[in-house]
Amino acid sequence: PTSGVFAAVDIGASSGRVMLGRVCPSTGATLETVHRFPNGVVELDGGLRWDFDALFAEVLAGLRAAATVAAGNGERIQSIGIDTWAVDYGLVDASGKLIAPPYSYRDERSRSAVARVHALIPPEQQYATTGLQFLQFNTIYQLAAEPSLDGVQALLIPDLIAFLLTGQRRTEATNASTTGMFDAVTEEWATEFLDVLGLPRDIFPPLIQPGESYGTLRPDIASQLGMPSGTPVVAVGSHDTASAVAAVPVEQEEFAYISSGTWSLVGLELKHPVLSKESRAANFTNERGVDGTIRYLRNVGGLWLLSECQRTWAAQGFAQSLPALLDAAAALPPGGPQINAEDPAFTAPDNMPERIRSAVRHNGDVLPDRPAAVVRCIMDSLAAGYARTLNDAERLTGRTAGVVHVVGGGSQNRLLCQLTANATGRPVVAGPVEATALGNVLVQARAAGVVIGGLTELRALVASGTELVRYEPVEARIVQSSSRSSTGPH
Ligand code: LFR
Repeated sequence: PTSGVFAAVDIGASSGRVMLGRVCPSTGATLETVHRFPNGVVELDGGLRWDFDALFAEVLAGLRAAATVAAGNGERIQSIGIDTWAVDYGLVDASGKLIAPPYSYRDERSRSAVARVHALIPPEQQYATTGLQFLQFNTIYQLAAEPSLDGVQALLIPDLIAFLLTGQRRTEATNASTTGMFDAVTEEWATEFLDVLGLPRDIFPPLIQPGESYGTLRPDIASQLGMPSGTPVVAVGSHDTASAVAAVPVEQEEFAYISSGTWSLVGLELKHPVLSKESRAANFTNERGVDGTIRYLRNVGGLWLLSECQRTWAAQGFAQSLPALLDAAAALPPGGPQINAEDPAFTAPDNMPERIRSAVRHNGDVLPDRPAAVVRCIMDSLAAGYARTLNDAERLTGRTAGVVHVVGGGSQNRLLCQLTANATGRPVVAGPVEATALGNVLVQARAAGVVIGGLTELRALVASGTELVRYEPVEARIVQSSSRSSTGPH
């Protein structure tokens, strides 16, 4: 085939979308949004959870819209791919019923299980096997906090959606690598961990690799969607970050990336995991990427800090548009107070401006009680966190990155991109904003035989179809006052 049309379901922690991706090997890949919907954690049954029934209804609505748009153009959707945030899962019983709405990784319950898990599997041993960074919400701690796992299987969120669409149970490998129970070297489940924790060996369904098919749509679902029942659901990098990194428009070999959305995932792409003591001490993760690559990165805070502030301010009756807020923040001088954007103190929802101010106070500094000052503090702190993380990644891998690619929502934030260039001292290439959906679509296109090649070829298609914006590291370029520039980022 010379070109193809694919449906991408891409759900992040704060919004989801269904897109039609058109891929042509000679002109590149383009996306059309057919459905968008909000997402967020909800308080339900005494915990922070995802309203999965609502999410799945949006997925169906989006796929129906995709089928309608495609039919209107005389096109046929060749396959469907699904990616979401990582780590979280739904428990499904033998009959296929989801027994409760899935918990969100922002729920605190997993914290109580950390010590118990570490008593059975010391953190050094976990790291040597999985290469996964410590986050208190890793699946391993969440599962250890479950009161009972009798007769159920854990399906990671994208796999859960694929199961409901196809009836087939699988665990996609890039997302499996975020569970804390995936062996980074053998690339199989770390069954010794399952055994020690008393988890059934089949707590997760068998692995599936990006590019393989879960199966075709269930007939009842196909007719609901107005799609042929032979339509396959193809595994992509179902961990959103894996799909995003697959679509980084790389032009030179040595690059760093920042997948910038709710979180900022900052790191390098490697061929082999780095499982050293030093790497563990710096809490770098070796998550699996598309084509067996390693995403060597750390989770730095992200636009969650900003969106949570906006939520608080809106509730207090203060509504300023994001562009206006960012302009006001950009007009402030550099060298203002910072927080540690990697601090788990910011993971849970609720009154973010106050938590940020109190973190600044704790550092012996003062943050003015004005939204612009808080926003500037977030941006400075993120940029500084990116620079620190990039330097650590280079030190631990012995590599150097000549350019920093920023993809995802944050690539549209000019203030953040410029501050990142300044703080890292390297050019930032920003875009595409929808890298995740593009990565999703391109892996499907390759599975369908529409594109041939490895990540290099897929990435070239992204680069040719996207307008990229380049930011050079210039101190004080977007600031109006240079009075405090001596303490500014550099
Ligand atoms: C980004 C992301 C990160 C993961 C976090 C929680 O959307 O998938 O990679 O650490 O969400 O799942």
